[in-house]
Amino acid sequence: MNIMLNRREFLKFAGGGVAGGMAALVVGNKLSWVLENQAFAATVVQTLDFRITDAMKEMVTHNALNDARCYFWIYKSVTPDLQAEVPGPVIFATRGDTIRITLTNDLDEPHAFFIPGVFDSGPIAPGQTVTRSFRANNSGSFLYYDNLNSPVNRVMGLHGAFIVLPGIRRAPNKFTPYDLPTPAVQALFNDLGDAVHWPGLSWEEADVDPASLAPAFRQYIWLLHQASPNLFREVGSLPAGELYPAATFVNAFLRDPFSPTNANRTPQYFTINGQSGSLIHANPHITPNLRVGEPTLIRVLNAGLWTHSMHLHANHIYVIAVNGVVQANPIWIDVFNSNPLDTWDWLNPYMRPPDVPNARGIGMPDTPLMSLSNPLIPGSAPHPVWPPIEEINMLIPEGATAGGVPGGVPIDVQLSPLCYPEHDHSEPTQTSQGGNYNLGLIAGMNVTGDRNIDPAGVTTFPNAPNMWAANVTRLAAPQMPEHL
Ligand SMILES: [Cu+2]
Repeated sequence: MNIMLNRREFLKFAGGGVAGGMAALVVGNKLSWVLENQAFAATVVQTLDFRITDAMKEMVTHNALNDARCYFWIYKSVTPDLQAEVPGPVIFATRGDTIRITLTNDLDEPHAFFIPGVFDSGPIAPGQTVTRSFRANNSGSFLYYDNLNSPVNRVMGLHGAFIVLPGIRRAPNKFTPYDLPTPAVQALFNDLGDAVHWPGLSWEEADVDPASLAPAFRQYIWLLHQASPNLFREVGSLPAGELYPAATFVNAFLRDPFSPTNANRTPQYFTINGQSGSLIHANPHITPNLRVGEPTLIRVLNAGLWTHSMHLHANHIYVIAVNGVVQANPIWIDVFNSNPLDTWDWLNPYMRPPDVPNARGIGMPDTPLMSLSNPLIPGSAPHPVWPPIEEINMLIPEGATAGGVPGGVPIDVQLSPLCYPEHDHSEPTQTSQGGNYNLGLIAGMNVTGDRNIDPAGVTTFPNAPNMWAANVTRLAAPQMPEHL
């Protein structure tokens, strides 16, 4: 088809941006708490109604001088009419739910909707509409995708996350994400909020302050993907009905020789939830913004063909499920490989970052150690190293004003909250178009306060509630000398 004439949708790069959470569809009536979670712009539905179609998407490096668009195949929700996006909307269900789905194939070759071990629509012919039902038999994190001409159709963009929550709580135990947790995973969740090293909230507990960003059942989805504009254009330009050979696709995607002009067919974009760079790590609906003592789940799903070596700073995380298997021995790690089609769940305890000097051990309630006074800073005196006043008061570039005018409008940026990166140890994934560094697969975890800093409870670091306000540039009254 001629992809420029036939395209049906046009996607802006900020489709899942800061203004709203990831588009989500909630099946059934048991998950009202999803609607209260700002990470998801959720709609309750009785039937999933998807069109299989195509789209041009403006990628992160697209601007007036640089036409950086990429052609995709996508699942588009028709009812409700959600903005076209790659990946498709997150689907939430409860174990035991029966889910009805209507699928219309608007493309020129057979397509499908497949969830491993759960559902297979079988081939849907061009122009055909089918309606099917399936049951969510197991709780956990799943990818839905088009399994035809594998892996071409999936990697072209036909994929999304299917999340099944457990139906019941096994009192007196606390909630876990699973109906049948292993004893070790159950013990982990029972400890959250109760064990001496994890003071704060349980996973299912929300903050009592409704304005808080800490809802019940905190969870984030990191759906990994890679996009090759040159290869995807080639696939979209085939004559109607002709299939792109899968072996050629894989070979081009993984092994095309280097090109200094981006003329090869390896991926140029590395995405989480379809976004790159600051659209991930500055997006509070993808990158968690929580306080110490507000544990959260992060579901990592790899819809692409690259292996990502995911590495998180500030907290080690527990790997509690791998490819649908709840772990008997959840390992505590800071790097974990995500292979193509892998789905695994992280429990991030949101402990005080271990690099904060402490007396009693990682995560334990503690009287913070005292700093030394710094003779180079006038007025410097010993002070507690937590909360991190000095970091919060650091401004970059220090003292900068608009136009460089002394006493002018300050434009230096406050380094608050404490931002810790998550990045892929595979270096190329931190770029876009091969050159724009830090525009790749980069998320993180931000610490905005500490629930356990004193017996009175929640402490939010100075200015944290305003951290996403466009016009907040600096603290009005720094409490500590700034760094030299
Ligand atoms: Cu690192």
